[in-house]
Amino acid sequence: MSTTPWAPLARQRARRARHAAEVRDLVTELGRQDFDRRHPNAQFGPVLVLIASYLEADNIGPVLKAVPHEVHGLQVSTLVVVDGGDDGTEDIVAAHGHYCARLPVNMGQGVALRLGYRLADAHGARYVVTIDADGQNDPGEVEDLVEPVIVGDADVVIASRRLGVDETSDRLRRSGVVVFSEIVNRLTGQHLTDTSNGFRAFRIEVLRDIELEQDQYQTAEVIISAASRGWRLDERPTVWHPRTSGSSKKGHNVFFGAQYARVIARTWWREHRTGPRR
Ligand SMILES: Nc1nc2c(ncn2[C@@H]2O[C@H](COP(=O)(O)OP(=O)(O)O)[C@@H](O)[C@H]2O)c(=O)[nH]1
Ligand SMILES: [Mg+2]
Repeated sequence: MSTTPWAPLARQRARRARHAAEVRDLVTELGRQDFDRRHPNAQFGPVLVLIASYLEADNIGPVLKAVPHEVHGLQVSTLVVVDGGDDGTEDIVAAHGHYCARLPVNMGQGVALRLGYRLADAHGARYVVTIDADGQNDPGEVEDLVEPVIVGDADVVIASRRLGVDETSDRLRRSGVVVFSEIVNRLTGQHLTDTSNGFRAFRIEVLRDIELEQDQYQTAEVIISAASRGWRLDERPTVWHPRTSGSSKKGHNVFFGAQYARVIARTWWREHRTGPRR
């Protein structure tokens, strides 16, 4: 047994991490059961638009309405994972006739998306497009974003506000997008311009393969894990709109930046201590 003075602290940290993982698994399972109750015979179209939503009842309606029913001749289904909150988002989703899974408590965007990826795989989706609930992405761009994945030119496609138009006025966030893209590119050998954009298209095989553990600031984890495992990444221009209403739930820019940097470092270390996977 270790005799260093840090051993009790390390044990306490490990215990806390184990407990957090158990809570995450339990809440995710409750979300999965909620989905099964709402949709006992769910069968998604080949393309699934996946939206993680936390307290976006004021914003999500127009987003749901604008999702196309078909792209490139393939049927599109929409799944919203409602991540806790008591604003009745699930009723809005039901009124639009879309699929819904509700987590009983707020767990973070990463946890909600992971449940969505599992459901996508379990119910027949071949391509998954993640899009924000707050109106910052235009669902009309789904067709363009998913095209390289459908035709087989790429495995993951990320929307880029730097290749397109950024209609927001936050200059600090904009600088962060540039700096963090540069760091992620240096670490992964990619040439991406917007690594913190959550508007992305995936081949389902990628989502089965990559390792995801981040609860909230998950965009860099997706890219670093996918690139490290040899999947082909590409990007498409997007128009990045201001939120329809409310403010970012990711915290102040400085906090956001610190968390994002932590996720980059942690994911890179995790992917590289075990060597190449594919
Ligand atoms: N499921 C879930 N989604 C979240 C959470 N925080 C933010 N989101 C969703 O993630 C998307 C982006 O979040 P937002 O706060 O706008 O972050 P930003 O656009 O990076 O400033 C929106 O659709 C939010 O509803 C959360 O704790 N849980
Ligand atoms: Mg947003």
